[in-house]
Amino acid sequence: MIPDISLTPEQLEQWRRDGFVRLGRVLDDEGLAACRADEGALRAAVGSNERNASTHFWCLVMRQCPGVRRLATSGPQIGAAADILGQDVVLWWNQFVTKMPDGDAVRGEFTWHQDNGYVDVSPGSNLTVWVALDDVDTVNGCVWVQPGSHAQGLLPHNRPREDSWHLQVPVAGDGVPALLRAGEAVMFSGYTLHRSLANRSAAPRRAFFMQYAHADALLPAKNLAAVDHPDAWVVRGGSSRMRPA
Ligand SMILES: O=C(O)CCC(=O)C(=O)O
Repeated sequence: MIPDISLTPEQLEQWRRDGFVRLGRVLDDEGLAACRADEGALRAAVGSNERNASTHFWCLVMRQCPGVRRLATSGPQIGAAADILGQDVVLWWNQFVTKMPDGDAVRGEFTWHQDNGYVDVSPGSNLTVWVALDDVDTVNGCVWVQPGSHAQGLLPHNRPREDSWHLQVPVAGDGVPALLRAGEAVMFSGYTLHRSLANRSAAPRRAFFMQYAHADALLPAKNLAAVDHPDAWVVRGGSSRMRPA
């Protein structure tokens, strides 16, 4: 198991300035294989009407997926999250995103958005840790981030296509690609603009992300504390409001 990550002063400065930071490896080879096995089991169970999807999503998978449960509830990224959030940390969302190799530019794209544009978390100190389960680059659909965009706070999002639930913020410029090896992670703020493009490689691009928030965070649109979200897990600390993991 990789030891807890503690952000260096340079990484903390980058977090404040850019709203994202690379964490390096959060999965060793065994952990990576376990997360890939979880993803493989979910993909093998996909029904025939979903088989042609450009992207597969599996959300809130802690209970059925032991590999990602171990990562999300006791992985080294929690140390980095606690450096930002303080010592009471809740995992309130988790999700696999597998981009299939169909290269469909429209269906395969995640337009520029802030994660808080989908579910606003208050206060907005919440963060996402996005873990590559394959080497990711600009060909197979890595995540791109806009450095410094988090400083704008929550931006208005619109729906680029009526037949899609994706949201977007119009953004000029490409941002920077988060090029990662399998098992490495990038951590970004809930206000950091990010996107990903289609997978133009010959193989699926697998990723898993986790959203962490402070114990006192609220999800105003759902009239819910993050800690009371279905399948929220306490991963660090334990204030009186927190349910034990
Ligand atoms: O994994 C990806 O390609 C991007 C996912 C993403 O940005 C999201 O789900 O908010």
